[in-house]
Amino acid sequence: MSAEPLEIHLEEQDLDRGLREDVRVGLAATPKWLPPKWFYDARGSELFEEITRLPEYYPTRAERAVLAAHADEIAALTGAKTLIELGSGSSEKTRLLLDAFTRHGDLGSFVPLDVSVSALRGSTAEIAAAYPGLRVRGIVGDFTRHLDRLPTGGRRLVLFLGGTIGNLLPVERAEFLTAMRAALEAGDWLLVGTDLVKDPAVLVPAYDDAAGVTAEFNRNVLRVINRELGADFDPAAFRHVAVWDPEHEWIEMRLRAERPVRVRVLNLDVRFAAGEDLRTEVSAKFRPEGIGRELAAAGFARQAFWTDPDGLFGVSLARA
Ligand code: AVJ
Repeated sequence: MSAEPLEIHLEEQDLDRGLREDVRVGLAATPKWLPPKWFYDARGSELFEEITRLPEYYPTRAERAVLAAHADEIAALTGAKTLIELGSGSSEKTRLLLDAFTRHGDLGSFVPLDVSVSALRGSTAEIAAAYPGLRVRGIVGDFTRHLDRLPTGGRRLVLFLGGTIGNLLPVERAEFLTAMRAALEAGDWLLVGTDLVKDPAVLVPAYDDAAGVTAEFNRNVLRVINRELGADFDPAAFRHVAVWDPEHEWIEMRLRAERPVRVRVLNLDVRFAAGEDLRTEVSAKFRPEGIGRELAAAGFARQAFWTDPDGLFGVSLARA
């Protein structure tokens, strides 16, 4: 397969600076935290793909069911010329839309954006091979920072799938949606996937699977910090924890120190008491009207909201 052009906006040194900054701030804070984007090195991206196939992890299958049922409608309604995907990962579900656009419209280009170079290399090569005639241009970037670098002109449809919007905190989410609206022209479209509030007995196992894949994915962030910043985290000293926060309606993933832990990272001497948590991810769950309100507050008009037959996952189609 030929290598598709990757536009590198997030230079390696830029990425490195971001990680340093997040580690400095997050590990000095009380409680300690790290943003979830640092999970996704090559190994982390692979582990995430494995998560999407776990019996407990329903969001990927549920969202795929929504896209399979409504892809033709989305292609017809939007008439997009350019399809942009934020946090694209493997772009596996995106093929349902690309197939629909092949049947209907005259989509000219596909522009996936992701922080993971490895995921992007794989997805751009595979999609370019599968859809001859489609221009494919991957952008290595951070969707909270690089929305001004998206292609302009022609009717655009931006995909933000997988419930990744739930990994932003409420304030960050509002900022993101406002910046997204500012980056679009009136008449462009946004398709956003949101996992829905449901019984914690279903939610929690999705983030704490029996095979322990999510636990490995969670601990992977420590390996990333060890490798990139020369830290000396012992991943085995941390236990994976997934908790449902009923007040905020989000799942938190944490790494809990099983004994007192001391870590040297950058010029910091970081200490964990036995039982102390490091928060590594928030995954917010939504109510149908809530995400509609958030879209409206940012200047989007929701034109459609679909769920899978079991009502697990919601997809909103909104117009700028
Ligand atoms: C990146 C939003 C799809 O929050 O469900 C999966 C990441 N974390 N298992 C999510 C994740 C733990 C995931 N998304």
